Amino acid sequence: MWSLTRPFLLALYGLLTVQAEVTFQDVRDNISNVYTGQEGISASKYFKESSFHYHYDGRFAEATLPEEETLPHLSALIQTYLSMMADLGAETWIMHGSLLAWWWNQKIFPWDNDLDVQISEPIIHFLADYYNMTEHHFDLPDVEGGRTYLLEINPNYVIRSKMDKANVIDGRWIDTSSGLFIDITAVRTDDERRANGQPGALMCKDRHNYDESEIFPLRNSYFEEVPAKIPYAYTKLLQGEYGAKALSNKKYQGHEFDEQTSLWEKIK
Ligand SMILES: *[C@@H]1O[C@H](CO)[C@@H](O)[C@H](O)[C@H]1NC(C)=O
Ligand SMILES: CC(=O)N[C@H]1CO[C@H](CO)[C@@H](O)[C@@H]1O
Repeated sequence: MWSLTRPFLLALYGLLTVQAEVTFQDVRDNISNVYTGQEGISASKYFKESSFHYHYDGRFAEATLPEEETLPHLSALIQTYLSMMADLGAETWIMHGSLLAWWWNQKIFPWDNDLDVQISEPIIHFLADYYNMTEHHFDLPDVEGGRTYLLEINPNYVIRSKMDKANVIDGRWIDTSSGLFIDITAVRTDDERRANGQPGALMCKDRHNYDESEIFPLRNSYFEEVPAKIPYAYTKLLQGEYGAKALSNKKYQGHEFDEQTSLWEKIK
């Protein structure tokens, strides 16, 4: 496993190449797009997972990575995603299992095989309009030739209803070398709850509900040694999703949290 040094981090930002050009034509033609969410309440599933593992994209792989290679690939996946989004000026934050892992030691859990991030509604529109299917190449230490990542946006993101159960994932950041991906979900204003007197109500199509004050203002931190944003009320959110024990239990999934090293070590 390699670790990222600070000089490399700076290099990472510089090496990002976006193969999509935004032209004036795109901007002009799309400026009047209105997203009313009137396109129906459900659609058939857009994203396909591989037959061999639900966290792999079968277009890019035929099998899972060997266990010892999974974590370095996930680490590069989140580093490149956060770097790409920072480069585009597109706000994003980590959530769910990735936020819980951040809470312990700002690192991916050694047993994890997925990552979760969120974005706001204006950002999903922005990515869909200008960066759908863009490939981003990164030179990575110890990875010959670097890796190319694909940003793919679910066209059904325009459906705002929780009834659209097959399309709760709004976007993916896919490692084209391994098929591993990050799920991106958009956090949307919850019109129904707002109409019922909750002015800060937010929701995702995956049926997670939030209040604006729980997520914003985002906090600055690090995850996997790169700058990352964290929802404001992270303790409350984590306790709500995983229970208080998830923040104190030092044994999990055959691993034990070592206070000395701040690492989850495999129990021998
Ligand atoms: C992104 O591009 C793919 C491939 O062309 C397409 O199927 C999909 O509908 C596009 N998504 C959006 C949001 O336009
Ligand atoms: C000219 C142009 O790029 N138009 C795009 C505007 O946005 C829609 C949907 O997001 C695209 O399908 C068009 O190609």
